[in-house]
Amino acid sequence: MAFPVRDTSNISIEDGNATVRGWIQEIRNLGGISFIIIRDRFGTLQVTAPKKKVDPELFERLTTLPRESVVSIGGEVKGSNQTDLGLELIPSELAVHAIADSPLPLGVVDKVNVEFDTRLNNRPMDLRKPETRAVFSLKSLLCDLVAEAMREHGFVNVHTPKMVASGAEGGATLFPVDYFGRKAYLAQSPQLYKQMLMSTGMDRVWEMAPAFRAEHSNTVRHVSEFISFDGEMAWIDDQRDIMAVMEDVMQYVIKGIIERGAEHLEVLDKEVQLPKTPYPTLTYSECVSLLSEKGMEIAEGDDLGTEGEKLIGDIMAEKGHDMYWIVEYPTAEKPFYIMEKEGTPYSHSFDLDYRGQEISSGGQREHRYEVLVSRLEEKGLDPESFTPYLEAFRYGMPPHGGWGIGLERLLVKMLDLGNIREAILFPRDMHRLSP
Ligand code: AMO
Repeated sequence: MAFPVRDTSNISIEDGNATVRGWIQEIRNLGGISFIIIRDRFGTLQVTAPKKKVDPELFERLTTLPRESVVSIGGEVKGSNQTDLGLELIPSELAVHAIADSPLPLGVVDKVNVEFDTRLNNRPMDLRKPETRAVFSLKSLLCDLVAEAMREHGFVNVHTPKMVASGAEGGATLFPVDYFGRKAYLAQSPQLYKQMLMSTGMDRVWEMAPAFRAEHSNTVRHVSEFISFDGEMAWIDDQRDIMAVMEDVMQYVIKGIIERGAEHLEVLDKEVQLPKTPYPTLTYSECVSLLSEKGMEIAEGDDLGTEGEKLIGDIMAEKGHDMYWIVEYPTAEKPFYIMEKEGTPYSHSFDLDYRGQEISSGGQREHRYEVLVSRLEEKGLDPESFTPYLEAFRYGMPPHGGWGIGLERLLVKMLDLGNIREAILFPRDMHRLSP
């Protein structure tokens, strides 16, 4: 990890004088001279205070401030061959905006390893570290890139409700909400709404919004609130039309991260590889056989599981593929809205896996009203509670399909971070509701 060499665009320099505002990162008192490192969003700047040349009162106030206090310092800018920036500031004015309490709950520059929980408990302080912040600069860039790619593909950005009357992704992970005395839930996904929009002539929609899952599993890839990047498109022949769009979008965003995120990647000391195209496709059944060859027995019809996914990731990595599709999962494993592959126990579904982890799932939807109603019944769901959704299918629904990508899972895989919580400012999980 390296502190970025700052740019100087936010230091206003007039006639060799400048003011810099920021946090006091470090003070080194060497008797006759003190060095004060000021940090702002752009990086750091050294303030050099020779005792003889600086007003004694200012010198005393400045050099006794606790670390992380917030100041504005004005003074003369001088060239220096002692600093990375080639500049230093000789102070003549000081305004103290806030004195930091001590001890700090967490050091910003200390090299000591801190428990991840301590970091999350003190997240605002943790976010003062450039390497923590860099992840979120990249997440912001990722969102920009997604918007650009989706616009390019003719998708309309929509916003669907996050308080809903019925869930789409199974009852086990629903968060109930008291909605004026009625039972409501936090949306697990925009699934029902994005599909309803396909009946309107809004042929291609996308959304990036929070999704809520009452996940009872405490893992490095599950949280109870994540950002779901969803797409839905009409007039498809089958799921391959969706996969083609997704592949384009993924390549665009990863390339964008590599090219436009270079300065943040450098802070993180990370290199991102552009996956090879076309992304290869494995069927679910092929995965079961491949796993069996490696000694992992999975009954046809069962979930591949985290370990199975990882092993498939290893097999694909040997062939030089970071990103690949797993298609045609058993219908029994998939939600009611996924279309069955006629006459087979399999479905028109896909997962997109990135180095051994599912980052997205999707597929062609069942758009035929009667079939959809029987699919709900087969899954033990009451079609009555899906009436508003089903209504959209009764009066003319085109063939359609789409995907949901876990934005943080994508980022975590891209940056090779160890835990999804690294990619969420204030993560929510079974044990964490604050900060
Ligand atoms: P699914 O339930 O597979 O599909 O979710 C889609 C993607 O969302 C991410 N994800 C999660 N990320 C973090 N924490 C969680 N608890 C979590 N749960 C899911 C994953 C996953 O691949 N409606 C369908 C998508 C569709 O068919 O369009 C859906 O939600 O990256």
